[in-house]
Amino acid sequence: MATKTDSKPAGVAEEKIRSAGKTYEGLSREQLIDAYRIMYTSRRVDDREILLKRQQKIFFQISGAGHEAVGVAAGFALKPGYDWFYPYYRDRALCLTLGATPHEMLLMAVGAAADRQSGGRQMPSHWSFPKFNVVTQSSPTGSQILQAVGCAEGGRYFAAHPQAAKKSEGDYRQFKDVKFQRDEVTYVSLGDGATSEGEFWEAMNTASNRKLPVLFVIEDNGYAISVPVEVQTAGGNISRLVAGFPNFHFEEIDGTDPVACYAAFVRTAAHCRAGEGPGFIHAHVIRPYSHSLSDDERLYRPDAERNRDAARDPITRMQMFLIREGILDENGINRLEKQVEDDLQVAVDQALDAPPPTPDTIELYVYSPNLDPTSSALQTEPASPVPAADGKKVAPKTMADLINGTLRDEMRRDERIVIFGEDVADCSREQYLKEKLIKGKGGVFKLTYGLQNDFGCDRVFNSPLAEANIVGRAVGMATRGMKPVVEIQFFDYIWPAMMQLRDELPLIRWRSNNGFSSPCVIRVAIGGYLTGGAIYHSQCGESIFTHTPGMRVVFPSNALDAAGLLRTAIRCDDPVLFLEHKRLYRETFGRAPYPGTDYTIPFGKAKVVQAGTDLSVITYGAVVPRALQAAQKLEREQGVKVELIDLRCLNPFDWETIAASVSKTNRAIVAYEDTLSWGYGAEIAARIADQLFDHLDAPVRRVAAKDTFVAYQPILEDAILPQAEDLLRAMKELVEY
Ligand SMILES: Cc1ncc(C[n+]2csc(CCOP(=O)(O)OP(=O)(O)O)c2C)c(N)n1
Ligand SMILES: [Mg+2]
Repeated sequence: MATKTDSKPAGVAEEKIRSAGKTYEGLSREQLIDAYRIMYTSRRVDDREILLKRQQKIFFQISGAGHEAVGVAAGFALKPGYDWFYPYYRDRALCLTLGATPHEMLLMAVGAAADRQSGGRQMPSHWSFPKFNVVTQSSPTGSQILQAVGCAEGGRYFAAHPQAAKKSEGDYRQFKDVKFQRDEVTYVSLGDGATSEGEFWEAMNTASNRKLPVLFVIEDNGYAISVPVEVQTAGGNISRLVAGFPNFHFEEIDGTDPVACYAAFVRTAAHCRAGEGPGFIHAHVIRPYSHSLSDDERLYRPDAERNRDAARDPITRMQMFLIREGILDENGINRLEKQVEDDLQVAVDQALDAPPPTPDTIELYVYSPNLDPTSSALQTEPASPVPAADGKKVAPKTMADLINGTLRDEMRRDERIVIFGEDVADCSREQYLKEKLIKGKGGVFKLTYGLQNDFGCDRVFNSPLAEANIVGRAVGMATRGMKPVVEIQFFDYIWPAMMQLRDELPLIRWRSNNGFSSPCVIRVAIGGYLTGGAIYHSQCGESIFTHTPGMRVVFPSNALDAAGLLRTAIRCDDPVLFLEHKRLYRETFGRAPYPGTDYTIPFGKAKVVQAGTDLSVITYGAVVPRALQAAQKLEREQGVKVELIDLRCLNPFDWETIAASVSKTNRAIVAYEDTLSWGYGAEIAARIADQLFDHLDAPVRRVAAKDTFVAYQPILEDAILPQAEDLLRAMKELVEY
């Protein structure tokens, strides 16, 4: 192990006195004893958990064995509750160093009600300690990395805009304390295998480009379950591959040596704190206990290889180091270990006695317990438009205009809002704007036009062309209390962000037992009827997201609703997927004057577009104007009165309005633009059949797209997407049934 001594010869007594003050890369002898205590505790918690798993008293185990030295070193060099941490499941020793206790860890292993990390929802070793800024960890390898980048951006943003951190009543800010430090560091760790995830490279790219204080730690134990590092990483060494990223401080170290690791962390953290850029520590560690209790590494690693690893075990190496340096003798080590065992036994006994959570807690924290976006307090009237100076009536505005106006007014009201995404800025080369050489772009649909000009490039900026990058960073920023309102350019390209949208964003609050939340807004241009939009610019697919607990999903059909619902989305304490139909952006249908700076619409309240008595049509989005056209024609031709319901918000949705309507008309069509089978309307149809069966005089019909993608040629597109004629035909059939 690395030591720093002056090597003057000395007598025994003199040596004792001199070495008492000796430090090792700045670590005192007491700190080294402490380091060993934590490393040993970490290993023993693993051992006890393994035993408990074999006794079927806990349900899963994954160990931090072999990774203890690097974890303790990181914990010594960084500051809990000051710096931020996105650890990996092997970071038990890090968490213990930051202040977490074996008892808290064991409560998670047994899934106790008192498990503050997750309330019995997550497997053990999925760390979440709000008091230490250890942010809730999930199981997907690599999804933490972009969030760490966003977290670092959050700290930097609040340092530049400290007044934005102030508490404010009446929206999500009321429930979100912001803390930041000007020289804070965000730690993120991952395994050698996880460096193969695309999100790792996206995170490296942005951290480098923006010179962010992110400290990447690769805990390289040479394996990802059974796959060795040379299969994961070209050339077998991640340090060589990342060496070209600018602004980094790089270290490649023996991760089983806590003193060397500590020195590397101190140097790297200093680089990050000084604002020089990110850090990268590549620590070579070992994995003595197979991947998890579900894996037996003897199936793919011969004894000789495993024995080579065992010779580097950080626990035994540290023991020998302490003895060699005269810091502890064998008795001292035995006493320390005995104390750890005794304390651990108490923690195990307490955890085994801890009552489990009751089933009535399962729905707690799927959504914010503090702010109800369906509240009738959000029901407001549009402000009357200010007439033009010449007394002329104000021309109604498009959905695109009102979304742009709402974004502008909300940004003025709330300095925590930032907007980013592909092409959303007016112009990334700001000097062109300043010199008025260009007008600016502001989004491929111009929805964010002029916002960078008004609010500056700190608050409105382009992302790289990488959707996971957009959403992952937004999650990290929102965790810190910012309100990212990000844009996915086309729904068809949302899929690279799917890991973040499915496994992260909507789960942050629930899986952390309300320890963390990430209420951000994802605006997405969606839908077809574009005449030439074809396969990759026409997709819907909202049901994939309404099928995700924790995610609010909104889909307005007209300008006024878009403005009111977007404002609610921005002020909301939950993550919101805000779907904007491209075809409706500039449609004549549904234009409206700007409804004022405080116009909100509650979520989950449908709008009855026209009242009727003979048939209920339940729809949303671009099918609304088509259904209206069909309904008006049917009334003209046959006097049939259709009640047309625009859901506006898909999760939550307005069951009361649907039920009242169908109970009255006794006939229902559910219409949607997405493919028919398994679509959003299938759920509504099933509920009507289930709960309103006694009211029905006819089967529940669905009208939707054919079960194919949308084609380019307009003749094909028309045949694929539901048209007014299709709706008319279904309406006629159903009233005659
Ligand atoms: C996205 C994703 N794919 C697959 C898995 C299953 N899985 C869990 S851990 C793991 C290997 C991780 O290896 P590495 O990153 O080297 O970390 P180590 O376990 O070696 O510390 C895999 C494949 C997962 N959790 N997430
Ligand atoms: Mg590994």
